[in-house]
Amino acid sequence: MKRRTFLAASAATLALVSTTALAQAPRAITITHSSPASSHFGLAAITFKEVVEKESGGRFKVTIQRLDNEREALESVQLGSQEFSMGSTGPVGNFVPAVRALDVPFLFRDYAHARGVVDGPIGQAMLKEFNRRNIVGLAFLENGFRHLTTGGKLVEKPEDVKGLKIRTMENPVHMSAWRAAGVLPTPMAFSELPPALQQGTVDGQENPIPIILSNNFNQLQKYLYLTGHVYSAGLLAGSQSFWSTLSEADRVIFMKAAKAAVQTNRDKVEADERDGVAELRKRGMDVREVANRAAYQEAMKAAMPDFEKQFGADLLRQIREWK
Ligand code: EAX
Repeated sequence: MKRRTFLAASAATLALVSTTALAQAPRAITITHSSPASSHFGLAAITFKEVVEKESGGRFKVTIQRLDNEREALESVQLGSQEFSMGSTGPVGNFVPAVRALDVPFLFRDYAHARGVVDGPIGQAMLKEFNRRNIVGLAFLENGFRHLTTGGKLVEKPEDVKGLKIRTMENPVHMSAWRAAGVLPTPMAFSELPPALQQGTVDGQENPIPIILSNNFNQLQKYLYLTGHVYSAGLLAGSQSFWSTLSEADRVIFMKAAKAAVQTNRDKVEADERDGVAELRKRGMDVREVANRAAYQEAMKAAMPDFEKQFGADLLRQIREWK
């Protein structure tokens, strides 16, 4: 081949390669979640990524990032600077107040009850509300039933929590329930919790087994009390501005990925519920069964009339009586 022909041929090949590359350049999207990659949120994010990338034939490339400030994550989704987020419902009520009804303590009997409600008409209506906030509520995830933990101070009965400083989520429902029990609720983002426990700024905190386990709170807290005082849902949120650029077929792919992520999330919550307490004991945590959970319910009761006013006694009854 003459030199000039060779150059022309190479240029043509290069041009071809780069247009093909351009046509196939995957669209980069980001999903954030709180807690480590091995947690019920982290694993769910991996499933989400796998399904999106596979089903789209690689047209989307999903980057997973950990972001423990869940309010910031939701704000970024709302602004469109990140495409998806996964987290607890802690800060979600700031965007859609109606979702706070799910945070009312002692509302759900067990996981089947909670899942039935969030997957059913009540939960689905809540998800639709996000559209008005520039957020797509793709699905309810699950964080788990929350339990109290403390550092040095031993809590043997609900009266013992009186005067304790307990970190709560930045969620007014959680705060008023604990205030009713005589606690000094100290709200902060999840990202601020480990240093607060380390420095003893608070006497304790409350979170589900999957969170305590994956974040090694056994290293920061001595006691775990199985209070199960409230079911903590999670949310898989998408950015409306991103969503509006998707074809109907691609939306189906993302919804499929969301469903699969929910399954992974629930499977991991179940595994943690099954093995977590034994594992935490093995790590040295003093885990206390709570024989009289009703006493905690009683202690938080003074907050109920206000919850009924906020969310409607009817709705709370419907949720409670779901079968
Ligand atoms: O999403 O803030 C909390 O305590 C949440 O349960 C945690 O971030 C998991």
